[in-house]
Amino acid sequence: RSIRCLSSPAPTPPATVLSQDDLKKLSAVKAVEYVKSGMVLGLGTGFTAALVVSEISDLLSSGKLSDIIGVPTSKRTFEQAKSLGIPLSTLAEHPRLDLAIDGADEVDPDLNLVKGRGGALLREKMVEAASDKFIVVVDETKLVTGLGGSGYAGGGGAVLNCSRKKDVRQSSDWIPDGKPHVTDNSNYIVDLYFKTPIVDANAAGKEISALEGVVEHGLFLDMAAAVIIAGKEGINIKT
Ligand code: ABF
Repeated sequence: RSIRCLSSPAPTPPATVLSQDDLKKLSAVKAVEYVKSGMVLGLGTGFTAALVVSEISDLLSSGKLSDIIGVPTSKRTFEQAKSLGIPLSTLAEHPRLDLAIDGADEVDPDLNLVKGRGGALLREKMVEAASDKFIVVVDETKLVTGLGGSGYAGGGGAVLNCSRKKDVRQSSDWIPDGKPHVTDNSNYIVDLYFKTPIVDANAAGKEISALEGVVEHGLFLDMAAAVIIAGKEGINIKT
């Protein structure tokens, strides 16, 4: 009886399916390439921004970065950065920053943004407007053809910080306690939903700002210098 060795075909490796969180991580790692030693950095808020903060901390620990000062955009980010030992400061002490990196809820083709789902839009806008360069980190699901039309749960439109209690955001992704969400600056948030994308975001921003009690809105217009988009096909940087 002869014995034959049959060679079986090499098993096909399972296709790597990147989750949305994996894509956010790719985007965060890419953004940190823009960080140089000695910079004063605006530290954003949200899942992707938290990945940026922890990446910066890793580079500081390994000695690849040094002399970084972070200006956090929320109490949450302050706590995270502090726990990782990143030296921190404030806008009062550093009114100009070299670079800010943050996430977004929507990005349109002109790099205008909707932000605020994380409830930190007031400090985010202040810090990012004070930065020489503002880089946005997102996965491809955040791309829209027009702002305000994505129907993104909890932030599908502009978001207002409001010092008067109108139809305020109840609870949040971050603090799901069922109570009106109170921001770091002791304001409420009003989520706006649009049936169709906003046609003139500049006009909408001005109109919202003019409303009594509004402190800030979540339309971030002409602020982003670059958007790093992580998608299934790889990283795309739009400037
Ligand atoms: C912050 O985090 C917010 O302005 C925005 O609402 C949110 C984006 O979160 P994620 O990075 O988790 O998508 O940047």
